[in-house]
This record gives sequence, structure tokens and C-alpha cells, in this order.
Amino acid sequence: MKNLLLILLCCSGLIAQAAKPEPSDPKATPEAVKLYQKMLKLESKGMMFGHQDAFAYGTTWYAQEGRSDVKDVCGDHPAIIGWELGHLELGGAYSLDSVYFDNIRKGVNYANKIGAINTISWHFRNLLTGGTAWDVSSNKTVASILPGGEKHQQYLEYLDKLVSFMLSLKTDEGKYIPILFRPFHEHTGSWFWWGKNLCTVDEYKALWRFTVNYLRNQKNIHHLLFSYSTDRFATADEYLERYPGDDLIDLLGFDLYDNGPDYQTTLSNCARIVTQIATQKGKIAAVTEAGDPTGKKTEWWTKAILENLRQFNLSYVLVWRNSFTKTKDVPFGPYKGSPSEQDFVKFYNDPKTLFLKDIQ
Ligand code: BMA
Repeated sequence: MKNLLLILLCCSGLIAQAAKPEPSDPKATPEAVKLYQKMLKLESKGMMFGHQDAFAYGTTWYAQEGRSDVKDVCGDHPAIIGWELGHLELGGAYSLDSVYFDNIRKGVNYANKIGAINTISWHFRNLLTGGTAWDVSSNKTVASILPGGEKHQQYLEYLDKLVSFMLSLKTDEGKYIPILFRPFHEHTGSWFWWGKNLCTVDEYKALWRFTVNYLRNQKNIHHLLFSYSTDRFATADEYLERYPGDDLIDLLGFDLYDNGPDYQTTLSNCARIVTQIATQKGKIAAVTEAGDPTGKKTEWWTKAILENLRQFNLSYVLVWRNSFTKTKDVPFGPYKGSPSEQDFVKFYNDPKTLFLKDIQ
């Protein structure tokens, strides 16, 4: 009996070991596997805080290594650092948000060195019209860049620039730095050329499948974890309508800005649905973009975000950038002198939120 118990215990131990979650790419680098497992494990500890372009610039500064507006306010950096590659496809030196690609490369390395997690988005241009990512004047763009389409060759050229950049993200020891890559986002809306009214379900899925296969199988890139990130949605079916497949995706997310009176109920409803699906699939769940577009809600961090997300095992919530130039956007993150600065410190001190020091 005792022996049987021992055997059973050993077996269950082995099963538990064998069942360690693996990313969707069977050839994922050891660093990508480690990141995936670490993020899943951290979900039960708390919710990480992320900020777009946190290390690139803040409301009053540009490119100062070691600085972030978040640290200026609470003394610690975000755990998740967002970066944006728009305009990489044009071959220039800097992004559509005026960040030098060299600085992104250095910043990714720095973030990784200090134990932060890097996520990258790509608002790349409309290949068919020549317009921006927001040019929705044609519903043929996605079809045109797929194999057989008139812009397919040009898409490969864009992807090859992406490939060179991704392959340049290395540690000082020459290992590829694992990245959460989040292309074709907010596709349940129709403001990007890959959005819902601009391509069919099949075209959208084919775009994902072609792209991931090209990066993995043609270009041998295995340090990326892929993030599927919708805008608002009401049901699991709606969320999954354009989901390209478990063999491609590692993180299930959604973007949701505080744009109306239903924000808080929508936020918790979306978080509930996404965390349920992610648990069933064994994938990471996150709020991949958020923000208060008025920039004026003094208790936004604790009331809108924390109280509505506290009950869920989400990996992270990332807020959008603190533009240092005057754009139409307010700074979405905290900064010295912000109306919600004190509330952010409360948010930081809450045991539910995880910042850089909490994930070492
Ligand atoms: C948008 C805005 C733009 C920016 C783009 C890509 O939401 O912040 O100003 O160029 O994201 O980062």
C-alpha cells in the first residue's frame, strides 16, 4: 500500500512536470519558454503594470537610460515595457513616434537586463494605398498582401525588415531576448486596415498564419510569443471570431480605453471572458492597452482599473504612452504633476499590482 502510494506520488509528480505549459512555437528558445512559464506563474501572484514607451521618453524628457515617468512617480519601473515599430518598414532611422530604432534595440536590452518584460506593437503602413495604418479607404489591403496578392512581394520586404530587427534583439552574451509581439491589434474595430470591416474572417486568420509561419519557418525566429489583442467585445464568440489558432498564439488580450460611462462594466466583462478562455487554453491573459483619454480622472488607477480587475488572474495591464510632444493624446501613464499622481502611488502600493521589483 505504502509502495503504491509512493508510485502514485511519483507519477503525479512526473505528470505535473510533463504538464508544464509550453508556448505555441514547438521550437521556442529556452528564454521564450521561461518567459511564458514565468508570466503564467505570476498571474496568481498579481497583475503586472506595463507602460508603452516607458523607457523611450516621458512627458518632459527623451532617451535617458534608467529613467521612466513611472519611476519618477513611485520609485519603481513598470514590469512590462511597450515598444512600437511603426515606420520600421520604411527603412528609416526612427519610428512614427520619433524613437530611434537603435534606441529601441538598446532599451529592449536594458529592460531585459534589469528583469523587465518587453512587448512590441507595429502600426505598419497600408501597402495597397500607401497610407498609414489608419488608412481604411480600401477593404482589399489584407487580400493584396497575402500569397498571390499584388502586394505580397512588398509585404515580404516589410517582414524582412522586421526579421532583421527582431534578430538584432540580443543580450550582451548573444542570446535572443524573448519578446511579446502584438501585431494586427484592435481588429474587432475598423480603424486599422486589418480591422473587422476591412477584411473577411478568413483573410484575417490567413494574415496571421502566413506571417507567423514566415517568421518561424522561413526565417527561423523562435524568440517571439504572439499576442492576440482585440478591442471591445461582448461575448466569447465575438472575442474568438477571428482567433487564428492555438498553434500561433500565446497571449490573449484586449485593448480598452475609458471612453464612456460603461467603461468599468465593459472592462470587467471583457476581463472575465478573456481570463476564462485563457485558462481553458492554458495561455496568458492581459489587458494589452488601456488609458483614460481625458487624463483628468483623479482616482482612475484605483477605481477604474484596480477595482474592476482585482478579481481576475490577469498577467498585466499596460497603459499607452506619455507623449513628450504635443499630440492629440494625453499622457496615459503617471507623471509628476498628473491629476492622478497620488492615486497612482496607492495603485503601486496595493499588493495586487506588480512592478519591476516584484517580479525578480
Ligand atoms: C496611437 C497614438 C499615436 C501613435 C500610435 C502608435 O494610439 O498614440 O500617436 O503614433 O499609437 O504608437
